[in-house]
Parts: sequence; structure tokens; C-alpha cells
Amino acid sequence: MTELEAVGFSGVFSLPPEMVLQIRMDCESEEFTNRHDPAERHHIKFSDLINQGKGVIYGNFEMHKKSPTLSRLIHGDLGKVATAYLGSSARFMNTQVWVTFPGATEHNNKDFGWHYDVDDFKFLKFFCYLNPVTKDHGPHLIVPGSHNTRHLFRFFNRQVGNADMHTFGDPLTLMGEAGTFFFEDTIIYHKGTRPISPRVILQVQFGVSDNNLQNLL
Ligand SMILES: O=C(O)CCC(=O)C(=O)O
Repeated sequence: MTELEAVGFSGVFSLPPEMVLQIRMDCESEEFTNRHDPAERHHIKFSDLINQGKGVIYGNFEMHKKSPTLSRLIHGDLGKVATAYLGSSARFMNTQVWVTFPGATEHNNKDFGWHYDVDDFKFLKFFCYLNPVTKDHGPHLIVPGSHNTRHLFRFFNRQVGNADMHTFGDPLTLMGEAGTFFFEDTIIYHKGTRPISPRVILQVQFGVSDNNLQNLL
């Protein structure tokens, strides 16, 4: 927890392989929607991740309802971490699983630029790669500790370019096998990167406001 508070990032861990397999199987039963055209939907197959449509990013916001394994994880271990970090008012907010196919451009994806999130008074995200992620799979990048500055520049610049980012420290590239996970307070500067091969990532978000979905306690 001290690590998370000090640098905004938990370090990297791994989910048990059988849990990853189950969540992946549950994902394969559901449809994924083109981020820019909600009418276009497809199934994904982890053994053969091919783009069947016109879009480049396809997402699903329902997996916590569709995957009992994921639901147990959220209300078990993930909930405990969220409560330890956010306090007794920790709430589960939402999940999203999305796949980014090659062809995604920096131009139409704001997640590919350095930014920080302001999603609640206080919040925490759990990220887990659902397929192996190398430098070619559009890894997630963070700048540890970049929330700790009192820099006025940061206050007025939720999105910054690569040149300005160096002021906040050296980026860390997060890669790993399927099941690699980390907690991140996305108040630190972070970004996704453009993939050469498809990447599938699971995100679970926790916050503290009453209008969020479910109390964890
Ligand atoms: O795709 C990524 O790794 C970045 C995600 C992101 O920027 C966010 O969740 O705010």
C-alpha cells in the first residue's frame, strides 16, 4: 500500500493461470463493440486474435456481470486492496475489457497520449493483460510518482506531450504474460501505446462516491 501511495503504482503481479483462462473463456462468449460505432460487434478468440471489422478498438463493459470468476475477484481480493487504498467508502465503479488491433492510430486515440484521469474524488484502477504483452503489443506506460508534484503546469495540463513529460521523470513500460496485473492510481501520468500486434486488457475501476455502483463492504 505504501508503494501505491508513494508512486501511484503497485508493482507487477500475476493472476493464477486457471483464473486467467476462465476470464478469457468468459470473454469469448460475449460480444465486443467498436468504440467508434456501437452498432458493430464481434466475438474475439484468444487463440487467433483477428480484426473482423472496420474499427481498431473493441470493448465490453459487462464482464463483471458475465464472468462469475471476475465478479468473485472484484468482491474478494480486488475489493480488499481498493478498501485498503481508498478507505471504507471504497466502491466498485465499472469494468472494461478492450482489444486494440494494429491499425489504431495515435491520432484518433487519446489514450495514446500522456494524460491523467479525474474520475472521482479518489479512485484506483486494476489492470490485467489478458494476452501476452511485449513492446509490440501496445504496452501501458506510466511515470511513477508523477502525481506528487505541486507543479502548476500539471494542474492545468491533464494531457501533455512527450517533451514536457520528461519534467516528471522516466517512464516505465509495463509488459508481461497473460495474467500480468497491477494496480494504478491513474492520477499519475500514463498512456497506452499503438500496437503492432493486438492487445487485450481488463480494467476494473474503484472510486469513493455514492453514485458509484456497489459498496464493497
Ligand atoms: O490502454 C492503455 O494502456 C491506457 C488506458 C488509459 O489511458 C486509461 O485507462 O485511462
